[in-house]
Amino acid sequence: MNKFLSLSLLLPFSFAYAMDHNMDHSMHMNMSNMNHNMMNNMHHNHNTEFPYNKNFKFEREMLLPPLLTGKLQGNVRVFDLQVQQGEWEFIKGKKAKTFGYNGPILGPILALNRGEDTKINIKNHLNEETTVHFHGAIVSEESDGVHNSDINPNDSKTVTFNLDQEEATLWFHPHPMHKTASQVYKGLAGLIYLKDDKNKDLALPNKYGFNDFPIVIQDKQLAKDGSVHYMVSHHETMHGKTGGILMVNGIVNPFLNMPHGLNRLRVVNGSNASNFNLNFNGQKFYQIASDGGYLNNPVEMTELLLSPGERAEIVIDTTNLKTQDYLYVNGTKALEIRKTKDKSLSKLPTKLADIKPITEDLSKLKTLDFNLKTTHRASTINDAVFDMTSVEFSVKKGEKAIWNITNSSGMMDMPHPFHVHGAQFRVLERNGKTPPLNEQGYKDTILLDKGENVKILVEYKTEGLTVYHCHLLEHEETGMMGQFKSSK
Ligand SMILES: [Cu+2]
Repeated sequence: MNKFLSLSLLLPFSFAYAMDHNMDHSMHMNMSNMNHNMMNNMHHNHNTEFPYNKNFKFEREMLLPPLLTGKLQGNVRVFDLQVQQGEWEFIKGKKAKTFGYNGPILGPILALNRGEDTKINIKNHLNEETTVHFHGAIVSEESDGVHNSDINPNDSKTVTFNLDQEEATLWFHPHPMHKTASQVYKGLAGLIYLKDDKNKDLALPNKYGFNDFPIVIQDKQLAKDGSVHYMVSHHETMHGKTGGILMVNGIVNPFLNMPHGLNRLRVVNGSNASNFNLNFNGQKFYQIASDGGYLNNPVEMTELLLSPGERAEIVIDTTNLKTQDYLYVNGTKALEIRKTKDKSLSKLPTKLADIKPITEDLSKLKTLDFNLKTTHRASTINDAVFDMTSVEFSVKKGEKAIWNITNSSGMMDMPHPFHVHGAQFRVLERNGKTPPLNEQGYKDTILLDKGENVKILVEYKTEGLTVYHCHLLEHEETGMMGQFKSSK
């Protein structure tokens, strides 16, 4: 009797668990070469839903942040970033107190050039300390915006770097201890468009605001008066802060005019904790770039899963869309696409990059194990919570290693988007198989669902203390982070 009782009580959970597990297994066995997003589409459980968006019309045009080219001082390209408070209407007519770079919400796009000396003057106008972390940028400790780099209220800091990495869409956001999640949630996030001269003849949509658009997708919980507050329950520290209201570039249900033909969307999952499954109601589109640059060839897909911190550049041909159509996120209309009479490009290049296959002898490399786990008590890596005084391992600059990462959250069933600072890595294996095509380029953040294992090849090109962590920001803040030291 006892046994029967406990079994029936457990049934709903064990059923869901078993079903999920079996799907995982069969999908991964048979579809190793398909897109990861297709497999992940089976994981319904942590694709946040957005029941409130249907209450709002598509009546405001999508925000286009200013695209800044900076000022040339000698050979140095200089930018000014003001970290400030402001007021912003996520919902039309309802003001929220927000944070932004150079404005009330999000931030400008910094147009940088590969190999150019870059200087960023940061002034903190908030009433709390902040840092600016350049996510995806291969920079050393002094410029990374994490270690001992707090900028106090009313203080300034100047950061310099010179990026030698592939053309890509990177982004920047705060990274101070215990305040990352709240500051991102209140609005701080900007983009970097890194350009490389070698790609100047690549015929991709590149007219900013015409056929080339930044798309920062986030979800927030808004109060009835439209205001945003960052408070987390115990449940949310484990599962992450998700919202219920979806927004694109800080606006709930915006519309966007697009010409006929090819349009490029540089999508950033800027949420604290939500995975976003993107689609155009079954219409095919192409992923042309992952976190760290172009894929060798456009990858055709009908859906794409992006976890917090991940970016993807996608190209959609609006010829196949209706005059008024939508970008859907987790089944919700997120962005209304209105086709104009203008014309964009019609043909996508077939060759985008020349990323070489990994040929080195992996057996000669050191393997480091990272075991990610969320329990009711904490989020840990190798059973330890982040400790600023502890350096988990040391490496030599220029050395490569295999990082063997496992999500063993078990019954908690939490996804973990794993992010490495100051590096662009290659994915060697996902669950023992060749990674899907859209994970064969450069990445800095990679999603591991429950039970998944990923092996990545990391080369340390930077120096100093660096961190790796789960980009589900509530996990990061409750301990799922570690640090290592890279030296000459
Ligand atoms: Cu996590």
